[in-house]
Amino acid sequence: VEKLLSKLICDYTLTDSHGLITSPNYPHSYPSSVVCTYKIIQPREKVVSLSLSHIDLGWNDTDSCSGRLEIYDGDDDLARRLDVLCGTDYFIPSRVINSTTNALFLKLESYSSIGENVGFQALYKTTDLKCGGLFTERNGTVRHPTYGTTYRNNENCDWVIQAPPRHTIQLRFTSFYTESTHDWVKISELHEGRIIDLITISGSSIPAAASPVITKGRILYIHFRSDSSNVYTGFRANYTFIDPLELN
Ligand SMILES: [Ca+2]
Repeated sequence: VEKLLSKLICDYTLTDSHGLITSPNYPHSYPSSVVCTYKIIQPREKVVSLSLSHIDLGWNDTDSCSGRLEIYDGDDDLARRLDVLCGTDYFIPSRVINSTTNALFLKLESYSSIGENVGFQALYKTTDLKCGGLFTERNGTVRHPTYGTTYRNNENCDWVIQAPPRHTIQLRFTSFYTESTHDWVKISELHEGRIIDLITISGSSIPAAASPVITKGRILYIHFRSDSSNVYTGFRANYTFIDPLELN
């Protein structure tokens, strides 16, 4: 006889500038078979920081976690995973968890009967993003915030371009001028769960203009770094998603 398992599924989208997130029924025991997601989505010029105030996800008979809370740096669980939490307060990271861009995704899952465990409580807030951002539109332009004049000293920016599942991304620079060696752009991608560096560019040529960067996966990272002196006009790049079905 097949045992029927009823699973509580809940999905929240949080757009307020700050708020409290808890497991279902908190501070009472949370359901024993649950999948809940919490998508914190904010305006593009914001980033999200999350501080966990209580974790109580319990243990099962075999000394492993019977529930877990995963935290992703993006708006779904295909983004880069920042943390996996289980057990009790002891396992709360001492640091605050910060998103790279304007979205953070939490996934709470429990697998078995867990008794009196109450789940978790966390507080999130948003702060201004100085540069960088998350791009999910089909195509767009990435450039440093002061493009048109020069970039600034000591910039440290991250952009994430995230295509739908099964898509890839093409990125092409239309302008590029940084201080050679000292100020640079690194392009990497998330592919099969790992971050792979594709190219690091610095100097005055438009790099790879004839052959744009094309990813294998659906998430592309652009990291820009400048040192403490000498600024130039910086960069601009256009991207577009590639739908594999349209190639056939
Ligand atoms: Ca410089």
